Amino acid sequence: MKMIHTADIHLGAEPDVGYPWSKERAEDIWNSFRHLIQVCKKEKVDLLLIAGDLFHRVPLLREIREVDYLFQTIPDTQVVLTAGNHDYLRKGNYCEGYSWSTNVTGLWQKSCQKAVFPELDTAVYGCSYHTQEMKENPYKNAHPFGDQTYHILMAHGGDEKHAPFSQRELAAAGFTYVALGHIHKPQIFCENLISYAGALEPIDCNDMGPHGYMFVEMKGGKAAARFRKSAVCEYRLLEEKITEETTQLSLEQQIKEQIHAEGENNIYHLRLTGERAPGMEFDLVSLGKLGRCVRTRDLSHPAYHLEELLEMYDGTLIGAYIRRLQGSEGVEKKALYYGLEALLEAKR
Ligand SMILES: [Mn+2]
Repeated sequence: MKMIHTADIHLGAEPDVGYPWSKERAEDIWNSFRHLIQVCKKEKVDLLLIAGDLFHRVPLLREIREVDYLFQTIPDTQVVLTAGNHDYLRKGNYCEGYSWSTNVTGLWQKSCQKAVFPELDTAVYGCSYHTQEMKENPYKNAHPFGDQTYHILMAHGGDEKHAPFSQRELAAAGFTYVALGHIHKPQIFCENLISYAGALEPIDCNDMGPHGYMFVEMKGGKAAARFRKSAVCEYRLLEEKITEETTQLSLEQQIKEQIHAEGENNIYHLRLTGERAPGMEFDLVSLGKLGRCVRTRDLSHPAYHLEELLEMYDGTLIGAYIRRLQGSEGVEKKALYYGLEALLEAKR
C-alpha cells in the first residue's frame, strides 16, 4: 500500500506580502498542491493523508469546491482530512457539512475517531480543531483497535497551545505510523514511525530549507517512510564573507554569482560577515534587489588594527577605550567596534 503524508499546505496564504514575488508565491502554493494530486494519480497512491491546515484560514466555499474538484480527479486514492488550528471548524466553516467526493473522508470530530478502509486493510485515526487553540491533548488516549493490519494516527499540533502531545507517548501507543502536522519544518522523530511532513511549500520567511511531503510504503505490517522534496522554492541563508578588499561593486558581483548558482527562484536571507575596510559602508537596499531577498543584514565589522590604533591614541580617551575592551568577545566586541567607529568618526 502506498501512502502520501502531507500537512500544512496553507492554501490561500500569500507569503512575503509587500515583496514583488508575493502573488507568485500564493500561486505556487496552489500549483504545488495540484502537483501533489498528480503524483497520487501517476504513482497510484492508495491513501493521501492531509494532517491539518490544508487551508491558511477558514476556507471560502469556492476554495473547498476547487480542492474537492482536485480530489475527484483521483478516485482511486482515498483522501483523509482533518482541520488544523488555521482552518479550524468554527461556525461558517463549510468543510464539515460539505458533500465531498466519495473518496474523501473528513475526521471532523473534536475527539479521536476511526475511519476504516477495508480494501486497504487500514484504519486511520484523528480529530479536528474546533477552536484556534487546543490546550488539552486529544490524542492522549488514542490507541489502535480492531483487526486491520495497519493503524495510522493523524495528529496536528505538538506545542503548548496546540494539542501538547509527546513523541514518547505517540511512539508507545502502538500505531503503524503517526502522521504529524503543524510544524512547518519536516522532521522525522522516529524513523518510519513518527514524522512531521512539514509544509508542502514554505509559507513564511522563517520556513528555511527544503519542503515537500512524506512518501510512505506499507508492507509486511510495517511502514517505510521517506521525505521527498517537492517545493518550488526554498528560503536560504546567503552568507557573504567581507574582507578589507570588498567594495560595493565587487560584492554585488559576488552575490549575483552566488544567487545564480543556488537558484534565482529561491528566497534569501542575506547576511554580511567578516571585516570590511574601515569607513566602508555597503548599500544594503541595492544588495537586496539583486535577487529575492527578504532580509539583509550587515554583521561585518571594520577591520581595525587595534595595536596600531592603540599606539596612535595611547593616553587619550580612544586609547583607554581600546584597552578596556581589548580581547573581548561577542556582544562586548561588537560594542567595542561600534564605540570605536563613533569615536574615530568624531575625531575626523
Ligand atoms: Mn497548524
